[in-house]
Amino acid sequence: MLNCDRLQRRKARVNMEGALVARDQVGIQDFVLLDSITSETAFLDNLKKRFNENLIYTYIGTLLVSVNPYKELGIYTKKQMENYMGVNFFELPPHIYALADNAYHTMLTEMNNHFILISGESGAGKTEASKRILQFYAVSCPSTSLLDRARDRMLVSNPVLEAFGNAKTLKNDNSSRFGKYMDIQFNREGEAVGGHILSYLLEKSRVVYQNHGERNFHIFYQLVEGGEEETLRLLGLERNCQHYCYLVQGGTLNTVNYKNDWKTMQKALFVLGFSEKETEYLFGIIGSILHLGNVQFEADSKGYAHPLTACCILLQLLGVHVQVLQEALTFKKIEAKTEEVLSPFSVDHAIYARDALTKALYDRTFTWLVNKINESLENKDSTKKTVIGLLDIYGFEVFYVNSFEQFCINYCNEKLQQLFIQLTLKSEQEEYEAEDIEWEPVQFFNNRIICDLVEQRHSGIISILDEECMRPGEATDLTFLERLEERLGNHPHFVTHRLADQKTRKTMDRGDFRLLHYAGEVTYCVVMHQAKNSIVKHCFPPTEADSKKRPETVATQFKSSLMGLTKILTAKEPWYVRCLKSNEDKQPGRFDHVLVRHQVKYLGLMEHLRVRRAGFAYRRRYEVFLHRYKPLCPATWPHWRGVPADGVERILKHLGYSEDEYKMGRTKIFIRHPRTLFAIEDAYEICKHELAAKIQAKYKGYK
Ligand code: AD9
Ligand code: MG
Repeated sequence: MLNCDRLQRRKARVNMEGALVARDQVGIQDFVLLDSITSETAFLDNLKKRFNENLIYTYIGTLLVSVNPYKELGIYTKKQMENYMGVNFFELPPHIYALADNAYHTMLTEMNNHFILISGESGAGKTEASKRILQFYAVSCPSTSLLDRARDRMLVSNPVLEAFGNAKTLKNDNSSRFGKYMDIQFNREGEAVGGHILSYLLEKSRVVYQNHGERNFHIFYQLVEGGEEETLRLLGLERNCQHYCYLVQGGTLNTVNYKNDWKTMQKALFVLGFSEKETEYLFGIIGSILHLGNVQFEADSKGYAHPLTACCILLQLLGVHVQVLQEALTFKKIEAKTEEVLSPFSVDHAIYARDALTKALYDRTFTWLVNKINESLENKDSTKKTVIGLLDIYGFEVFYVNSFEQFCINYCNEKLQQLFIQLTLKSEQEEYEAEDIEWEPVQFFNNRIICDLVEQRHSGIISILDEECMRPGEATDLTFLERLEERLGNHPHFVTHRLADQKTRKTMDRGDFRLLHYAGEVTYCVVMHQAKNSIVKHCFPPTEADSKKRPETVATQFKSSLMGLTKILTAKEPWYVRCLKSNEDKQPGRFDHVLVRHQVKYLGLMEHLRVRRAGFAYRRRYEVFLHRYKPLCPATWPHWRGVPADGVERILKHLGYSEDEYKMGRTKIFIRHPRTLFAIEDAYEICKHELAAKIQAKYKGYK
């Protein structure tokens, strides 16, 4: 909340400048408030000008645009946090702290739930932004010694989840390989009292295979390079990453110093309340995965697989008998009428079974980890809480070879873009229409068509995949591709190898299909020679794929979980951070014009600006507005007996606002500029203090 001192400081500044808009010296800090920016070129020039001066943040109204500087700027200090605490959004230069602070105060004032949608492609800075927001709340929210623990736990959940869920990719050295949505819960006093994390589809195939130049999840290297001698001895591990097949799929890589990360992670597990046994169990699994990856097979004279290496420590770590593991890796169980028959695997099959086992093991461990963290963050107190949700999901990505993982990740980004469009461009314009506000519609590309292409029941790619998975034995990657071609060949955003030349003028392989996503074209590889990541194979582990029971496919599960996420988000008030990648080479301070322009385009920033510029920054139902601001006008205080809309108009007239600063809708008041609202809010704060002083004086009089 604003204290009086701060209020006075701000009033002084408002009087001096005549507006609540702080200006830093370079460029324009809010595209909405200045009239000269209408073209994309001017938009980019402004971003670049600011970026060159290390000003990475710019507003479009209350939306924050952030350009990744790939260098430390010294803008996240405690001093900076203090500067932004309780200060109006436009009073200081744009910052992620301003957005975090504004969301927080709006939540407390209105006692409702909010979420911050952080989006942008891989490497654009989403995870960094979400960490900065969490750190800001940790410092800025009031706390008690009892709550310090809850706050610390929320903070340290990050290094743990990053160790197990992030990895180096070609796009980003610390790329999130899972989607994360975190609710931070606050009590009425604004104290952060607990949290809850939802995780979305972990890229588990990475644990057994990495593309050239990429790595496995950080945790493996942290353990092997940073783990204590004793830990490694107990796990039977050598201090040499090159020794483990699962760690070198991406080729030999320069070493990174993982020692500190390992220490931080271990300390974090301790703060989160993991017991010694649990920690042991966790690293036991990580160790056993490394050993599993080194299990090789040889074929006997009939071509059946036999494990070449018998690793005692592996059995010990997994807690299974040698025969059980051997059978799991080299035999398929077939249920006949009265008995189970074991059918032996070929070497290829055995390797596939080994990798499937590893992936399932890692995936389940990750789920267990998230559940444990949630137990640790849980606040059992039943008093009313409000939340701010932070959404940090894997960004849109295109690699040389794109498989099932990229399909899911990019589909997820389509969904988020759709949500953004729904909430900002579409519903905003529809609201003006519904409220009879005069409005010139702004055209925009609606990616609904691509979401439908992927997820529509009966005719979308996921449904077709499901149907194929219902035909075990008959369906192959190629038949899946044929179905896609038959049913979607005419879709404007779907391209098969036959149509590649006509639609995108680029040829492609027989085993591929291409989607024209909102953020660019991606060619997905369905048929792979080593069958490592192919799409159909990916949907079920081999035993399940062959059995009669039909669990939901991974793609369908993912689709349902994204629908669930959309539901969670749409029930809350949105805030947006749009992260832009400055260059592809992770170079400090380099602004690649073409790359940034592409992102500005597909993220719909220009359209957003047009709607914002012509539209209204703030709207509230007449009743709500009247209820809050009625003390500001003698005619409405303490009661207004007429129609709420008339009461609102009386307040605005009394405060001296002209009619082009606001519009009266059917049910709501629309205010054009945030500065108008902030000035009203200031007047309200002063009025509240005066009222409080009066009551105090009266009370003293009675004494
Ligand atoms: V992905 O979709 O998870 O692959 P993100 O999350 O968008 O991606 P991330 O936040 O991990 O990207 O940022 C990538 C790297 O850019 C970080 O590791 C930092 O080295 C760098 N970065 C990002 N934002 C900032 C920043 N505000 N200041 C300095 C930054 N460096
Ligand atoms: Mg990330």
